[in-house]
Amino acid sequence: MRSSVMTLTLGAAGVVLLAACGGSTSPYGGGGGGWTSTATKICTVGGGQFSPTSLSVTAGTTVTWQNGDGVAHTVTSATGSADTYDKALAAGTVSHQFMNAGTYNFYCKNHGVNGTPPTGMHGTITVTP
Ligand SMILES: [Cu+2]
Repeated sequence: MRSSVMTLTLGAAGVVLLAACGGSTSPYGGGGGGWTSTATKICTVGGGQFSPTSLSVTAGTTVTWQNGDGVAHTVTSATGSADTYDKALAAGTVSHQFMNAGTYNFYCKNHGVNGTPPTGMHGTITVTP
């Protein structure tokens, strides 16, 4: 009995997380469905992907990554990126402020591979002056 109740609770939590960060069927918000991505927010979606995979912001902007699929991810700067950061994204959100113009590749250490550019679960922030 106890184990079935726990399963139900975990399932409900997963649905809430998905609703909070949109579904993989409409990653860019065109079809609605609760997607809350903004011009400065990237979500993780099912299948080990960031969405959107690229974002363009102006210098000084703080970019936020939100865990939308309930899977443990990281947001990690790739080799060659001007900024160095490594943030665990098991749940909730993490943020990083990009102060200087340039191209910043990042990846997930759990589902991507570091490189220039990285592969697998990765993305790019383009910062303009
Ligand atoms: Cu990941």
